[in-house]
Amino acid sequence: MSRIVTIGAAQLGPIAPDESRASAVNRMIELLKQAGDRGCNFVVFPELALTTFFPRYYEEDISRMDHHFEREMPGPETRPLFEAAAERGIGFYLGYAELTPDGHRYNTAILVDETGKITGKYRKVHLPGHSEYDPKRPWQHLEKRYFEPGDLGFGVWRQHGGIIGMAICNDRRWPETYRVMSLKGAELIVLGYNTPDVNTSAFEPNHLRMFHNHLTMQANAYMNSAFVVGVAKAGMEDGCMLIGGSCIIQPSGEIVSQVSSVDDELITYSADLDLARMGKETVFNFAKHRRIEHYGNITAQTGVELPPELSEAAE
Ligand code: CDT
Repeated sequence: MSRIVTIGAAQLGPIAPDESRASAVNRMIELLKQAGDRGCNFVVFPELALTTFFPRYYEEDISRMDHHFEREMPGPETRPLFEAAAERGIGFYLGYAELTPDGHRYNTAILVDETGKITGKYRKVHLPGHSEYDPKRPWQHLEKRYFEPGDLGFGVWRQHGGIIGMAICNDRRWPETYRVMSLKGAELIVLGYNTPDVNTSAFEPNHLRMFHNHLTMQANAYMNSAFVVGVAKAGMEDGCMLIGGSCIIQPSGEIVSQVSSVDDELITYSADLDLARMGKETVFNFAKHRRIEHYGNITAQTGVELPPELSEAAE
């Protein structure tokens, strides 16, 4: 049986703070139409794809941000996206802000199959940034204020003939994200991101933002022998420049398709999921080569525990 999935990475340009859901959804439907014309059966949209990246703004009362959150999925404004995708037999990944009936807020992504049914949900685990207003920053990164850490772990789902894992933005910088999913057989790992081109917490040359974006996804694609698809919200969003660089990476770690703009743009690639098998059966055959007796501190401690000082060690 062929395991070729034609993947569309649907990058979005900036979404203005006052842009309506209907407008954002229409832009995504336009990309879905292009994806249908180009034979895609799976499309990946960005993190928080329905709104501007609102954690850059401070609100004392977090409920004043609730208009950026979805209380149901699909809801009246997002249902047209589900319908447009199902009409074309396209499954998708969508990132959005989730407000649960019992009042929890998460940075969430869902996996939808080619009939429009939600098959998987992931809530962002590695929330970057800070929780209180920081006057030193030109804009805020208040994900720790508006969201709780995800409570669903790193799941994988069987879809499109393969095993798909989901992550969100900052998760891509953490090797544990990919390894946990790969231990469940992930062959295709998809994620959306909103990454400003400036590090506002410490000086960092701007070019490193794109370098690290690709470095983390390419290295982890190779080390887990999986396809990785990273899709940005890009461009100048209310004065904050978001890097683009959306790309599709094959299990060798090489980028096989990459956007050329910081606007709405679809790139596609027909991925043969069997390519993931070679690495999983050889260099990265986990069952054969992993040495878990030496990995205990990865889950037993969070921060660094230094070895004893030299003087103490000598005693
Ligand atoms: N959205 C998101 O997770 N962005 C972060 C920015 C890091 S700076 C606080 C990222 O890892 O790209």
